[in-house]
Amino acid sequence: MDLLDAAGAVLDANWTGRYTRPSQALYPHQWSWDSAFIAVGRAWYDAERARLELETLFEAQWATGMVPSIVFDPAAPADAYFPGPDVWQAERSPAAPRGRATSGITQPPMHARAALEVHRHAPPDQRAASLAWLERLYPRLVAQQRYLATARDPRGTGLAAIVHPWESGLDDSPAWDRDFDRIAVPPGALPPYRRRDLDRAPAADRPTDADYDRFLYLLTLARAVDYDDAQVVGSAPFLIVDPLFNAIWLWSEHALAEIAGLVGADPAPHRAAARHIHDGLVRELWVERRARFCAWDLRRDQREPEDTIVSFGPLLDPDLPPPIVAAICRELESPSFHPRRGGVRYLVPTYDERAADFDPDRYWRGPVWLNTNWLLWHGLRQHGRTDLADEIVASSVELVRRSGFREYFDPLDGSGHGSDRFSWSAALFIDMVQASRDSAGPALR
Ligand code: 9WN
Repeated sequence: MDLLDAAGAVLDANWTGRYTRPSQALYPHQWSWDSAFIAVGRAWYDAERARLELETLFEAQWATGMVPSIVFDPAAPADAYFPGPDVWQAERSPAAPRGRATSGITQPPMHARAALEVHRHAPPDQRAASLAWLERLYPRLVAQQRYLATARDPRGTGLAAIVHPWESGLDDSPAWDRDFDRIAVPPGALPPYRRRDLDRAPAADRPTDADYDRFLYLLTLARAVDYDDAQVVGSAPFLIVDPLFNAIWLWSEHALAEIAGLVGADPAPHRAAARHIHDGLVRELWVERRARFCAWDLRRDQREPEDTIVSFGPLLDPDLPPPIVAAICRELESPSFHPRRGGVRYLVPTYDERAADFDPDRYWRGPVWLNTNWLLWHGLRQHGRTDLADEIVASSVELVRRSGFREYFDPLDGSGHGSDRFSWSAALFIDMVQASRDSAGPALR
């Protein structure tokens, strides 16, 4: 079977009838930003399912506009994933959707960008259906973006804060170690629990038990105030402004401007909103002396020095000043992220390979992920660095060829880690390969 067919087969095997599971065993529910990535890839060969994927997710949108990070599948066994709906108890919030069990936090707002991509791929005989779909989705996408601008910007900087590492999608990234590690879980704060992820993936690939305790502790704090945004933002011990999350938000705002044009709405407010985020990114997160975008801990008012992949996220901003683009590219090409060993190299590690605690196999603490590669590929192409973008695609293809559609990959030897037959790896592989073929990129001719 050719690799594109194999990627489609992974997505089809993980399809539930209304959405795609990230993976059969490890993640048997609907995840928010996974669905956005999955829709982008699936749109190349099944635009109808791609549309249904996003529509299903937005059926569980909260009244506040928040799109929850997880929508639980009532058909999945209760012990399929931990923490499940009985732990989250999202129904404690009056804003949670009735009749749908969800988590009580969000994930990066990739969805307007994904919706635009899906629409662009609609085959000619589906253009009308796709436009009608976009018209239905548009107000929901607007509400999602507005939620971030209103409920998550406590300092009025134009940037959104996350209240849990799971909201970043890069859960245990070293980018916020200093903030996260200092959170002390009071003795007795957590009832005994059993991690289900360790039944399905090696412990060395997953977050540590101490991190899991903190993840759960933050969950219980948000749950204790019934997920009321003002209270969570006002009191969460973890309150981080992440450059990647905000760059995705900005990128989606530009996509919304294009969608507005298509559905007969006014694009101007979306361009203004994107500008506002751009100003915040450059003013608050760009740290000149480090020549890097840094995560900002609002509780301690510190910009974090760790050199991780989140620093490159702002490449998604089309208006990023050229000197900043050049500085990011220099770092991306430095030995920290672009190792050349005996001619073999796998791009792009999620953490500085020269850092003392770089871990090639543990979750977001070093491995290559195809979604971060895909985001950088877009950002680099938009700023004219097709050379680097092509290298990233070539490396992604090589990793899949070598190890399959794994959740993440060791940048040193290319071995696969985490879940197998992972949906966004398959979906974004399809997108990168097809788009590169269309533009006759050197990586795939
Ligand atoms: C917690 C589903 C999700 C991704 C995240 C990834 C991982 C969950 C977990 O899996 O997080 O949300 O249980 O580890 O970090 O980005 O959306 O694929």
